[in-house]
Amino acid sequence: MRSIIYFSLILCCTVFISCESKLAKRPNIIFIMSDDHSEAAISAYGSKLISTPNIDRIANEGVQFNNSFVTNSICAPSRAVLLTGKYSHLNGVLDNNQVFDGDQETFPKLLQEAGYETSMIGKWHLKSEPTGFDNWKVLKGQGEYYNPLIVDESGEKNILGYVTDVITDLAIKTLDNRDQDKPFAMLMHHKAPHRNWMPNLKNLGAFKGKTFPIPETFYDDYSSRSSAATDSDMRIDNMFLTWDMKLRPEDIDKETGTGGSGKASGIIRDSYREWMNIDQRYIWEAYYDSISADYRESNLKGNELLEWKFQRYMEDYLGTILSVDESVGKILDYLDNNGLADNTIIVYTSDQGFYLGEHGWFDKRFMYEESLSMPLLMRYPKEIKGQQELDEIVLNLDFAPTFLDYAGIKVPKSMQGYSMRNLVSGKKQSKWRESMYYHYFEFPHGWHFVKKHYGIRTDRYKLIHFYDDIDAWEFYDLKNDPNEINNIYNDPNYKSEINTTKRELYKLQVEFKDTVIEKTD
Ligand code: SGN
Ligand code: CA
Repeated sequence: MRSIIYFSLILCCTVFISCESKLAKRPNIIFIMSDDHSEAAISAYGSKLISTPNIDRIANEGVQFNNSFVTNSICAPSRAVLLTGKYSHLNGVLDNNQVFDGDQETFPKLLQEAGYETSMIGKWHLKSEPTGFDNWKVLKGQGEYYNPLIVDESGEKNILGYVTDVITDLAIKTLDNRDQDKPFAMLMHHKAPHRNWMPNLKNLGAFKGKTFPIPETFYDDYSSRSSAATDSDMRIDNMFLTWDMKLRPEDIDKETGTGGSGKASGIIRDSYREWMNIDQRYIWEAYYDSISADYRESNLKGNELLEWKFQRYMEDYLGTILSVDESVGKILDYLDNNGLADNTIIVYTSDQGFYLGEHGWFDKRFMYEESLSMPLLMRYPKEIKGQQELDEIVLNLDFAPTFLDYAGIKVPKSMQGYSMRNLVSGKKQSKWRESMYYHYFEFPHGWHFVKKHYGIRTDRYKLIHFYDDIDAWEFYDLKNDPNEINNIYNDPNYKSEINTTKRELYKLQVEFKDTVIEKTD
């Protein structure tokens, strides 16, 4: 009897140990996502504007995707797709106004059920309380750049400091306090470089005196496009002098910018100053007040004023990215110093792309390249060779299946993306998607007035249908026209390509179970 008990004990232990060691092998995941970070502001992507050595490190030691796209280029929808692996029309977050249904299946929930310790730190923006996380500490709504209000299960409180530092510190504290017997998955989501682009005090003036190159398409007149471009409101001309340019109300005659709100209200938007405490504000104003005084004296008009606004925009937008890059460096150092680098998948991305003056714009939403593209860099020394660049089309739909695959969890059939695991580890993929489907919904409510549209992008072509209060198609040949200046939808030479691409578009709508909008021809 005794020997039977003894034998069973050994068996149990062996099974337990082998389960444990199997569990221990599962990789940790750190998913870093910033907000509105364009590829044009990452040096790994060849930025002419800024150097981002820490973000680049992920690319150098891992893989860089050159064709990574978002399926609906706006914040909350992008986040809902990330969590669920499903298109907006299925996860219920079509635009920034909807509340995410936290009862849905998400990859953090599945990881948590499988024994991962899961955490969510930073910008959430999905309105409902986070679900599927052992720890969560999130910004309220869009959050504040200084001394942000942080919400968790116990309530909400302001934390002193600059938002990117606050989020990084909370993330590191969460890693420090984790259950060392479990693999972990942490989502660290930065507010920066979201509007109104407030840099850390220590980075004020970091780009002062630098002249940023005006983008080739800065003076796009939209002449070949549908009216969707002219009817939108996201031109740099229209930026708020107060909120965006940070001018003193007393240094401007009146607020002339619409800021993308659709009409010039004349209302001064200066409330960001109230986020700062008196010491922070002192340093802030010492820097910005001289810019404000220069503006008043220089009396710029027309294109001179427009280009001045562009330079100011770049100084502040890029200023916030310095801190994001520093944050990535801190996380990479943490992994090195704690022996975690080898067994941790680290991802850097942004919820979507952004216009840095291309087509005269800021903001996102359109299916054009700058806002469709999401930077995507991934490192996992165990399986991913360094210094790789991949041109396959990957989507934010693919994150959930990828992480589940790495964790050894079966990917639910209802998820609509694919695991990128074989792709990044150099294993031959028998098939991969050759086109992607896009659908944007936030119109007419909300900001910037970009009309509803859906479309398809292949490696060569892009076909877009703007609908709702308009019925207009655009077609671009990305090989001959990478800047998407010539809409050739009516060019007879492209008739056959357009028809083929349109058939493929309708096929994708059926495949992804999107409502097939009444076809126009
Ligand atoms: C704010 C901004 C808009 C921006 C939306 C959505 N206006 O409303 O310019 O498009 O956020 O951004 S602001 O004057 O308040 O800064 S998103 O990234 O959350 O989708
Ligand atoms: Ca965003």
